[in-house]
Amino acid sequence: MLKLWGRNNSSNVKKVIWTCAELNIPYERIDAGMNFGVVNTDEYKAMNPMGLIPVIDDDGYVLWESNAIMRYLGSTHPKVPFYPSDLKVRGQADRWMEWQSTTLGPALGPAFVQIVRFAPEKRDMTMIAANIEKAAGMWKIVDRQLAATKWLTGENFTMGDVPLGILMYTWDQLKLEEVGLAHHREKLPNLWRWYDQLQAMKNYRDVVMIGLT
Ligand SMILES: N[C@@H](CCC(=O)N[C@@H](CS)C(=O)NCC(=O)O)C(=O)O
Repeated sequence: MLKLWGRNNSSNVKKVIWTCAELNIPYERIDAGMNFGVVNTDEYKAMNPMGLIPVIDDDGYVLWESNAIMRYLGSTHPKVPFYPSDLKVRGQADRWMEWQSTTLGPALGPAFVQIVRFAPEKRDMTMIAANIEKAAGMWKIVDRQLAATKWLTGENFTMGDVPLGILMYTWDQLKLEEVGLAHHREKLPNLWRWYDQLQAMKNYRDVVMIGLT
C-alpha cells in the first residue's frame, strides 16, 4: 500500500491527501514534521534529503515534492477531469500548481507562520504587512481567472484547483483582524464563489478545513 509521511495540517501534505481522496487511492499515513519529528532522522533524510514533508513510498518507489507527487499519482491512477487528459488543460493545471508553489505560497507562507505560530511580540510586522499586501494582489489575479472560468482551468474541477484551494482556506481563516490587515482580504466575487464551490466538496471539508495550526 502507498505510504505517505507528513502531518495532516501541512498545506503540502494536504495536496497529497486530497489527491488520494479524489483518485480513491488507499494509503497509510505516518505523522511526521514539526512536533512529530521524524524528518531529521537518517532514515527519513535518506528518502528526502531536504527533511521536509510530504514523502511517499509506492512499493519501494520514493518521491518527494508535493506537486510531483500529485502528478505521479494522477498518472498512475488517471482520472479525468481531475488529471486532465487534454494536454492544454493539463498545462493550465500545471501552471496554477507551479504558481502556488513559486509565487503565492512564498508570499503567504512566512506571514501565515508568524500570525498563527508566533506570539505577538515576536512577529515581524513589516514582513507580515508586506507579504499580506503582496498576497492580496495575487488573489486578484486568481479572481480575474475565475471571472472567465468556473474552476481554474475551465468548466471542471481539476488538480490545478488543489494547491490554491488549500491556500484559499488559509487566506479565509488567517486572523488578519488581529494584525490590523483585514482590509486586504477583499470579498472578490469570483474568488469567493469558487471558495463556496470548494466548500461544497466533502473531500475539501474533510481534508482542508481542519483549522490552522
Ligand atoms: N516544495 C516542497 C515544500 C515542502 C515543505 O516546505 N513542507 C513543509 C510543510 S508544508 C515542511 O516540511 N515543514 C517542516 C515540518 O513540518 O517539520 C513541497 O511542495 O513538497
